[in-house]
Amino acid sequence: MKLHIPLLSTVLIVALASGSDVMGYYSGDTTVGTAVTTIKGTLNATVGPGFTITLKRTSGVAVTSLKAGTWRFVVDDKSVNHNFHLTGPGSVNKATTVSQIRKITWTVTLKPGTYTYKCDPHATSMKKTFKVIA
Ligand SMILES: [Cu+2]
Repeated sequence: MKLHIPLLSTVLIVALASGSDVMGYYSGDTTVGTAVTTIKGTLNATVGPGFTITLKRTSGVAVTSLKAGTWRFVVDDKSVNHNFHLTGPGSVNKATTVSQIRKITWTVTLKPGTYTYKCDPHATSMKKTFKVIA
């Protein structure tokens, strides 16, 4: 039980620093023995309805650099003409379906390197990257 107090403090500090709701961190934590996975934060991904694709922090600031670890991606695919497709290190390859309007949450573990998010049918113009640092 003594271990839980410092762990909880760390989670709270991370939650407050990122400005996200604290409850989300508790629901995202899984404890099995001594293994603890902490969700670093929530990111909002959107594509459509126009020719726009974005990835933002909950503060509204566009993501350009993230700390390595496990992040929650809330993906809002607002168009039947576009999709949101995330690829990068660690064999990350997650995508929504072009023909569907859908909101879905992904839990993704990011490793150091460069990740790309794009709309597959319009990958020339609707394509961005962000860096993940250790
Ligand atoms: Cu598109």
